[in-house]
Amino acid sequence: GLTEQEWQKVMDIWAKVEPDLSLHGQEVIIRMFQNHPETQERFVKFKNFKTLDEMKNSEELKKHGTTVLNALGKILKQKGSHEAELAPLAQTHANKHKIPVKYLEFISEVIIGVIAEKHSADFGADSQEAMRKALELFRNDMASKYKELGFQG
Ligand code: HE5
Repeated sequence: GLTEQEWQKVMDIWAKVEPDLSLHGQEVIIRMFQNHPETQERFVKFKNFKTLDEMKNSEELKKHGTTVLNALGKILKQKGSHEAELAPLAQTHANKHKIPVKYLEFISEVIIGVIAEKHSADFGADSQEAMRKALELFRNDMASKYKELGFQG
């Protein structure tokens, strides 16, 4: 797990992300699609987007980015006691969307990269490390749930 000081670093940086959640979310989804095109294939609504402009102009993509970061924020704020928040997410991502753990790893790295770019002064090496650990915990617990659900993600 994370120490109380590490969780505090995660909370502090998330407080900088939250006022502009939808902008961060949009950026995260677009960058995930650019860096890992196979992730785009999983989205019925977005898989036919070809250009960056199409992605940037999509209100639905922006809305989805907001939804994703909103869900993730709720989980981070539980500081590891996230069973109630994680279970429905694991359920849909295993059974419905079929999202491998690898893709959760992709989005985690993208999230750290986007925050590092937008908040460099407030996201030093120790804060990045704390966020990386928090996202690792999230992924490990998603992976355990996947196993319980029989999804070899
Ligand atoms: O599952 C849901 O609610 C419990 C539906 C809305 C939702 C989706 C859908 C939410 C809250 C999340 N995702 C959250 C979330 C947090 C982690 C970091 N997701 Zn999600 N997703 C949804 C992730 C990570 C992640 C990685 C990838 C490749 N996710 C995806 C893919 C994905 C897809 C395909 C969908 C359903 C399609 C959709 O809603 O399109 C607009």
